[in-house]
Amino acid sequence: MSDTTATLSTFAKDIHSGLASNPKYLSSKYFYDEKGDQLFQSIMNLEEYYLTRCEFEIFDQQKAEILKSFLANDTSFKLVELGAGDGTKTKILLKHFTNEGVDFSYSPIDISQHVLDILSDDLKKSIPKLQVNAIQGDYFDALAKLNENHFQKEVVLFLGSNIGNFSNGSAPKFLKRLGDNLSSGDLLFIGFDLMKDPNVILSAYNDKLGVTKEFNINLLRRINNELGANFNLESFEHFPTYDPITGETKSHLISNRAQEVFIEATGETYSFDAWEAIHTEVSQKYSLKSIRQFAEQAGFKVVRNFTDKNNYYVDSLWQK
Ligand code: AVI
Repeated sequence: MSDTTATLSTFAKDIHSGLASNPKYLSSKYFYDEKGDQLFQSIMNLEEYYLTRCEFEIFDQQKAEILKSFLANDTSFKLVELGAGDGTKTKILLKHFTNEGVDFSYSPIDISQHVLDILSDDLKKSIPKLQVNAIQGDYFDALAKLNENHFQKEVVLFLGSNIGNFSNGSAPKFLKRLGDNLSSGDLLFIGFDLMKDPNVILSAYNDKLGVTKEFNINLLRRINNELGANFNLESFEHFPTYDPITGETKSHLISNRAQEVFIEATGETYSFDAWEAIHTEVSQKYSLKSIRQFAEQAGFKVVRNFTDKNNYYVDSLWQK
């Protein structure tokens, strides 16, 4: 890369590292520009993408039991959500807790102030009695900013199988760090997608309408727009795989011809062989046994698992 490296954005540096590697990779954290956010919203409404519906069903059908488990022997808690998004599913819980007269507050944390503004406005209208304290920023900085108050414990929500997008090495580190930021007795309510019929999983990442393909291709469009690249979007195929032994679901963009791509921001040309792949995303699938081990490694114990009627998905309640 040229000697302007020091002045390059983290985005440009990360894209360069990935495309200069063998095999090539790009991080799925860069999927989410404005168009990527919209595409993900569409994915969540797809027939094949069961994850969102499962979590919705769990909250809708088991909200009373979830509340009982959150409270246990206490009467109040501070509810914190990491990566709150539009809060559609969380609203089921928030409404129920409010209707039951529970003493709690809600602190959504998100990197995007825009997302938080929309969510806060929406909550003001839909659940006027709810105490909302939105915090913009990195999860750990934001957790440190949460004020001490009268609530007896903290309950952290990390929903939507977002943990599945961490690499295998980084997920345990993240959970350990999260645990280090909590006190004994605090709770973590975390969503995991479970191992199941591989065809069901593959269809969820290869929908008939091609929205997931577009979601992946949009990353190349973003690199074109923001870093002055000349990716030909027609010359990449989308190809997900699932390994039933490890539960790893991987997405790839595959160059359907030999080609070169130039990126102005890095000043480099990247060569692709015909059918060479770029790995773009991991969406890990878990067994209940691996979730238990995961919890223990991070210093938590599993209090209770809430699954949907098909056992496709679990919201697992962990105690520090
Ligand atoms: C956000 N995350 C949990 C989604 C997943 O299922 O891994 C992102 C996604 N990628 C393709 N479809 C949805």
